[in-house]
Amino acid sequence: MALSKDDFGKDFTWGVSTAAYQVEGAYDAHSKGKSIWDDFVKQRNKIFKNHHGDIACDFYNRYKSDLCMMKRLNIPNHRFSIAWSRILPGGTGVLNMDGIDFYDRLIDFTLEMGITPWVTLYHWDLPLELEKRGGWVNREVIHWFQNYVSICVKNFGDRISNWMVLNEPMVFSGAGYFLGVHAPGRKGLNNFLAATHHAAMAQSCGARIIKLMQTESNVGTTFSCSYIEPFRAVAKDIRASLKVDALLNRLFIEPLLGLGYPTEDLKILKRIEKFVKQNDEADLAFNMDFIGLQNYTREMVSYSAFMPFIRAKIIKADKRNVATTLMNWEVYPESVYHILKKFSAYKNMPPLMITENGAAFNDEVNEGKVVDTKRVNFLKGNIEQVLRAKQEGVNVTGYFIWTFLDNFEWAEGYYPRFGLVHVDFETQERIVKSSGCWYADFLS
Ligand code: IFM
Repeated sequence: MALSKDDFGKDFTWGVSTAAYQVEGAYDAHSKGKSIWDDFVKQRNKIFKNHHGDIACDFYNRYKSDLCMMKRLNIPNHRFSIAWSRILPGGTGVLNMDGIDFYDRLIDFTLEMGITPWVTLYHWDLPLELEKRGGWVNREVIHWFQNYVSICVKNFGDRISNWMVLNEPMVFSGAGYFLGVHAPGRKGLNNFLAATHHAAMAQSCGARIIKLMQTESNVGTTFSCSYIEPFRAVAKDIRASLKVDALLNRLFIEPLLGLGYPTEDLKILKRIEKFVKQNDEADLAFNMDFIGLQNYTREMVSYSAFMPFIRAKIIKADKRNVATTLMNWEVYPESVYHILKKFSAYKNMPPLMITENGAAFNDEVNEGKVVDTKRVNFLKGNIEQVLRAKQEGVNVTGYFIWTFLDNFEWAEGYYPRFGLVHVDFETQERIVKSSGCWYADFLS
């Protein structure tokens, strides 16, 4: 039987996700302050072919025609992020009214199109001025973030009720503060652990502020997560996979649920204690209205004596003879099912939403068309697995595709295209791909 959205019930939330730095461009327009990404992309050889997001999809100027297209594709929910440095150029202090005005117009037009806006408050673009003061490593960031959140709620809370506090904290603390491959390019265990603890505090403290200011709001936060399996069924790999699972899947959800950090399965995390102050443990916990899960693939893990701290390594998909996406991520739709089952097994877990899921493939424009059959199959396969989990009793209430427009994919630049809509980055011409047409039909 064909997959139908009716199988999910009429209250299920369907949408697309985007993020400010990846689509907006206009990086210095109308007094916007610089973010860590504006700075990082200007350093040589950090990003594929030295690409940058200065213009990106020019969504800042083209949001009206893009939202008209979203409406034509029957997409009822749009998740986007606010660029902190657009409304607070210095991160704290003086408000940039032009920035507030942009998000006012964006929100108003989204609503005018009959599309429900879902706002992510932090999708990795910390104001550069705050990074100069230590960024996520400085505990003060919790207060800077709370101040920024309260400004967003005060200015947009009359029209926004759906909030996502952080996007994938594990990725911005891991890639940005441990590996140094994302902005701000810092490395080392201490930076990582400090950033992790402060992000975990920001996620609960930010949510608490929203609820205090807007009791009727729908507040959640999002996590990157991958189904993890041992590469071989041997004790060493099984132990290694548990460690990687603690790091990639449990690090931020467990303190939020009041369970503390998963130090038993990943002993090195005990060193986070030096950043934890009195009362933090209680402050880390918060009852979210929903939890957003962002899943793309599964990871296979083996023991590795050479990997510092964790003694485990991920075996890349191209070494495993499996179907892959352009990100070298395995195509494995069952992952989203296992992730939903895993998170729903926690006691007191709020409703779950898949807030990102999608794939980058080698899309080609032929005679003005992009026939991206692989993406259509990927999406169908993943949505079927969401349904499977739902039918087994998992309380999953929504699904957002990453992403609407092809956009700036961080360190990979514009090379991997994830969009339902093809973007020619020279001319800014948009072409709805077969996947966009398929989603429109599915949602009709
Ligand atoms: O593009 C990213 C997004 O910003 C966060 N989640 C994963 C996506 C694909 O890599």
